[in-house]
Amino acid sequence: MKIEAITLRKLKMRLKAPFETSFGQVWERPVLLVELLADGVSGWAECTPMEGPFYNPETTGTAWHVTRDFLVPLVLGQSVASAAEIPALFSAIRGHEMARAGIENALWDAEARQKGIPLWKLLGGTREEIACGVSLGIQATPEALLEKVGTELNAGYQRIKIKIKPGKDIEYARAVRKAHPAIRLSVDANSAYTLSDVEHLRKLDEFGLLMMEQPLWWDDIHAHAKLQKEMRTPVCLDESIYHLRHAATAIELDACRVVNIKLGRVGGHTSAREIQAYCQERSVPVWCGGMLECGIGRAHNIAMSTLPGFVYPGDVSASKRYWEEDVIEPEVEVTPRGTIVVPQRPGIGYAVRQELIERLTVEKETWRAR
Ligand code: OSB
Ligand code: MG
Repeated sequence: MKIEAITLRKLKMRLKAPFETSFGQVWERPVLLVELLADGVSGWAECTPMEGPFYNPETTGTAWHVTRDFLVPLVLGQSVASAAEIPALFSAIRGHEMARAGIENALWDAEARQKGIPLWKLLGGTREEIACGVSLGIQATPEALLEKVGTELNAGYQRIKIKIKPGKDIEYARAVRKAHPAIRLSVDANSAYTLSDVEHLRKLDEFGLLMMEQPLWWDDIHAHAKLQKEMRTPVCLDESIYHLRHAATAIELDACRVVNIKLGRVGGHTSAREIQAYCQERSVPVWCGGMLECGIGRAHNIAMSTLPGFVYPGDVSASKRYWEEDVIEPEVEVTPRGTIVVPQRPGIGYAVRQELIERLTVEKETWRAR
């Protein structure tokens, strides 16, 4: 496949409601989309940084800069047999996983379309229906949270994850567990605690949580190993895992017993597949995390979630939970059993709504091979 052109665009999109984590509140969600033309076939992907460097070091601005000035020159005009060869072309680039994932994943879609098969089959997926969970932002009161939990359970979602931070943690988890003794429940702290909070975090052990996600520093695997020794609740790492070696380090140190895989954070489908295969061999469960994606990112998350190591429900939910109008057709829908039926059409399996995308675009740049 010859890479003939790459278009990067920024869409102005706004979530239906603000989403609050320990690092702040988002409502405006600038969405970056990559369209890549290979042998005359277009592939699409989403590049997933937040607007500012508060989840990971990347931003929409750094992704644009690195894509234009460093990644595009490495791949434009190049010929590859598979999208799996892209990481080798990017080997000189340090960090900027989300920027790299945008280009690599767009080529995965183009490759699957050229072969006339769904992306999930090209990746080696083995399930035709994936289990879904939701991530609920921090709410003003435990009562407000309970109401949201009720709505999502009624919709069928199989796992509830609540965001926590100091002062909005134990009582929130206690309220949800008391109202719903048997549900799969987890918490996500997005690095809001330190090792001096061990005694406090241990209080979560009584709620039988599926996991506690990224309680400590985003860049410190060793600290999580110290915490895991003191807690029964399995620690799950999100922010700390950028690639296979991080996952291997974390598992060898028993810093986590579950891994959250986000396609952008780990640099694309090739790296995500490596991490899931490694974890599967060691019986460490993985699941698909989300970055408040529009339908294009969601479609890639669905394809990835069909791989055999993805044993827990992911943060892969219906388009309508976040968007008035999504950029794919049909939108991502969740069945009353809390699953998504994986699409069978070639590529990401959803049609891209070009006209709507054009209308939402506020910045666009195209690079063509000569
Ligand atoms: O930690 O998983 C996270 C959103 C933005 C940044 C970090 C996280 C999240 C989510 C969103 O939890 C989950 C979703 O996309 O549904
Ligand atoms: Mg997380």
